[in-house]
Amino acid sequence: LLSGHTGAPGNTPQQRECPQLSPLLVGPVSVRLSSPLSLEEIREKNPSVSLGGRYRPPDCEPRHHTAIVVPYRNRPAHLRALLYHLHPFLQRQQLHYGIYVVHQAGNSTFNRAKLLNVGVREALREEEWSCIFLHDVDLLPENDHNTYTCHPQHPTHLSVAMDKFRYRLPYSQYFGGVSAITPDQYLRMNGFPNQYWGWGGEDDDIAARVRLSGMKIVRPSVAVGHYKMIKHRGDKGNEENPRRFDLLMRTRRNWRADGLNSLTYELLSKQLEPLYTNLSVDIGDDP
Ligand code: UD2
Ligand code: MN
Repeated sequence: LLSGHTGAPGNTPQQRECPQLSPLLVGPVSVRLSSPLSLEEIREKNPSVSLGGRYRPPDCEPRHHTAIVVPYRNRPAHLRALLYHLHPFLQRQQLHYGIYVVHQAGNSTFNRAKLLNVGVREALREEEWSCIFLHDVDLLPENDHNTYTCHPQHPTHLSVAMDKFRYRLPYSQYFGGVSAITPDQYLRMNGFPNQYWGWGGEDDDIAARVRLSGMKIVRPSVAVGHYKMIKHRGDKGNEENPRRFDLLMRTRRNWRADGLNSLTYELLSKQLEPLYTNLSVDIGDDP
């Protein structure tokens, strides 16, 4: 044999697809709640993560392309803990992934669902993600068999068993914490509501949209859907929203008019940090 070449010259060898079940999974992991590590130390532990918090498995072709969208303001210690856990967790699942932190700039009332709308739109503008995760900054998955992929037909709710709810689902329509949708599912439900300023209700509105647009919520088993929530108090600027009950009564009437199709915001900056992409946005204020 004179040459090791196979196939046409100039062709890169076809990589094999990653296995259905990653051989790197370890199952339950113990989660350290307070992460003293600095971003620099976390970066050193994750040398294969590229700028903007992106990763591709080095030796096989990934089956899934997952964007993680984190609504965010002023939780630096929680963000470090999340990055510390999530990067190795997602790498063990052999995903192609990217982490987007959507930072609400300024002091206006926090609006989680609107930030999620911004994150989905901006992430999809960059890459053809097949699955988008909506991820609270303070929730840490405790079992890597809980795969960060999407169901082809129905939105998924992942955080089914949290320590704060004694590892049980608090109610059947619960959709808060960590959930996931495909771009198609997102379009079908007209995204998320933009009108929930302050704490509460927006996750129930999203769950209602799932139902109203003819889909249902799917979930992993309680055995793998374990999460720890880092203990925290309510944030300044995210006080309980007293209008949430009124808004929720109107979801059926409003969901087609308020959502992705009525979203307005100003992207102030997009920074490719070593461990995540930071989107700073002006989303306005409670009128
Ligand atoms: C619950 C839900 C959450 C959401 C919220 C009501 C769980 C585990 N989570 O969370 O999904 O429905 O109720 O809005 O049940 N955030 C900031 N900075 C702030 C305020 C909020 O970054 O100043 C982000 C952060 O990603 C946080 C998320 O918004 O995890 C939800 O806020 P929270 O953690 O204060 O609310 P919590 O724990 O009651
Ligand atoms: Mn929380």
